[in-house]
Amino acid sequence: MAKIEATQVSGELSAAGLRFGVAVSRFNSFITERLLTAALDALERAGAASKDVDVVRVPGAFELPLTSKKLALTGKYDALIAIGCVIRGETAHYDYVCSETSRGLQLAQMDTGVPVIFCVLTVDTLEQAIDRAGLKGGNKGFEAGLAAIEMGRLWKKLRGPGSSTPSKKKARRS
Ligand code: INI
Repeated sequence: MAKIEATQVSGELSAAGLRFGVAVSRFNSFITERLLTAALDALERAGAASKDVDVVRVPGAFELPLTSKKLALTGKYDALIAIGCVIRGETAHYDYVCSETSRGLQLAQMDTGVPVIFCVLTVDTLEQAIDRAGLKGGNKGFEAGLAAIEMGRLWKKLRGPGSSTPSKKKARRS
């Protein structure tokens, strides 16, 4: 059996000094506002300051990826949270919104290197959404808040002390 003692790296659940951006969809706001409240509660309880948290509202889940990417590119944030709720309807619209929103949010974090937490409920019924926004299924917003803190803290560690944003390479002269 291996006896190696590997270095363990993880992000602590301490939000003090971290900066967060939260993009929230107004579509199904009955649900998304509950997710937002819980996400902010998680950030506050872990020590985040009001001045370090910005909330941006967008029309629907489909607008979350571009908005998250824009926020990430400002270089202001250690982690972002994208909050939405897509409820299945009669047509294929649901499938397009879900797939493009999840794909776009993944691209936003991969393209920018800023963690984007996926807090988009994709459910068949309003009842399922309510369960996940504070009832039987807990509150996915609170979980998203914790994930943002963990990733923000981890990113700071992986970048090394003192550097808040990845440094840009200087253009080489020929
Ligand atoms: N947006 C949502 O956030 N949830 C939904 O359930 C939804 N449905 O069902 O249509 C939805 N549609 C709007 C979409 O996200 C865009 O805002 C719209 O298409 C404009 O680009």
